[in-house]
Amino acid sequence: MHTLFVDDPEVGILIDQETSRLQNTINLIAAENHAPGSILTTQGSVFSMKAAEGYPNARFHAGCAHTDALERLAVNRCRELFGADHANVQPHSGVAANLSVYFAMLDIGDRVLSMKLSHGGHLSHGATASITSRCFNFSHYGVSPKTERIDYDAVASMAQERQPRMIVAGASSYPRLIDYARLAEIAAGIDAYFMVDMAHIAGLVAAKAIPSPVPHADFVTFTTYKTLMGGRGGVVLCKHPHAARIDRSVFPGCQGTPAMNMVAAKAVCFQRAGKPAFREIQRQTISNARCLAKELAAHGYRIVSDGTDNHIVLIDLCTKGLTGENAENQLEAAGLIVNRNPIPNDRQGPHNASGLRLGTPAITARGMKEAEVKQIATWIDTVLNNQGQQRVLEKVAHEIATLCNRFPVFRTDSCSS
Ligand code: DSN
Repeated sequence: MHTLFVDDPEVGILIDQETSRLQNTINLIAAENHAPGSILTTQGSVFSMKAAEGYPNARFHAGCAHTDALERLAVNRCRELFGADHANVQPHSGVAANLSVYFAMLDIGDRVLSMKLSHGGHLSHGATASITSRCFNFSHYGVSPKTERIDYDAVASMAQERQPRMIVAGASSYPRLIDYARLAEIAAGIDAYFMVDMAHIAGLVAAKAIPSPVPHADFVTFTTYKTLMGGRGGVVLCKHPHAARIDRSVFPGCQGTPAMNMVAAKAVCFQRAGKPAFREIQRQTISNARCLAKELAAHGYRIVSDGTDNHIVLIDLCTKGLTGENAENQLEAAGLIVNRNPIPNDRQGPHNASGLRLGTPAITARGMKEAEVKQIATWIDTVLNNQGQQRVLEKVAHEIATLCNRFPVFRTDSCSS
């Protein structure tokens, strides 16, 4: 940090300010987490400078002995952690991982069936704004209006009718378990590939806190920075017969040289994720989410799908007469960082949205448990019932700062055992 302040104090100050923001606010963004210092150090290591197009023992640059050893280590740890036949650890992001699978296995214009963005899916699953919708012919399934859970019978009917070449599962704001066996059966029935994007839940899966899609899917993609706590990056897992096509699609198909600093951080992340302390954090993440859903319901909020099985709690603000945008801004003013989110069949557009998506990974990484979660639910309710009342917001902000002091973001003991 010292040399950064000599080279570029402006950026140095912004890093200090962001560190302070993280320490002094409560992060409930479901897609984020607090990666430990070991991951951040690794991402800033000498591997950030290495050009290494290709794969171990088959590079287009010299000087790759340590790079090859590192990539092999990351791949082996990843395969072991998830019980996968094959892992490609080079994708720079989740979207890059998804594109690599699509372009490996599909032809331009092929039909794909995936979950609707507005019901919890992801941009890269064929949303109109994504390049994926310009390359492939996506149709979308959603959740049942009654249960707000995936309607598997409707998926089966759509699959029969549309005959897609690939079915995609996985979501960014779906609080429930996904029945991978059922979707795999539907895909097998029409001879389609089955891909699962488990970006949000990869940490929960690694810890065996929820079921894994790996035994059921031809391809599983994920990011490493969410529940997995590993800093940014993407990964593709696949069955043996697809390995060579996936590797060619990642490089040279979709990317150039891998970011070896990120591959190094992935290796560290996979090693940490095999430890008992990591598994305990993931189990507590789910317990905290269940507690948050229960507490908010007790405060009168409608919880989408009536609860949660993972790290996400999606709340419907309509019954409180609020929009997601207002709620997000008021909560941030008090130090509670959340994101507005559409709820299924939302009447608001995505910029206002009727819901809030809350996630428990980051607070759990700091060591917070049910007692703190109950307090957080009360603060959320207090802020949302007192919008614009400066004195109330300041009182809550003060109480939040006091709690944050007790739970440092960078703990030396995190996942060390
Ligand atoms: N997929 C986006 C989210 O869930 O917020 C970012 O990772």
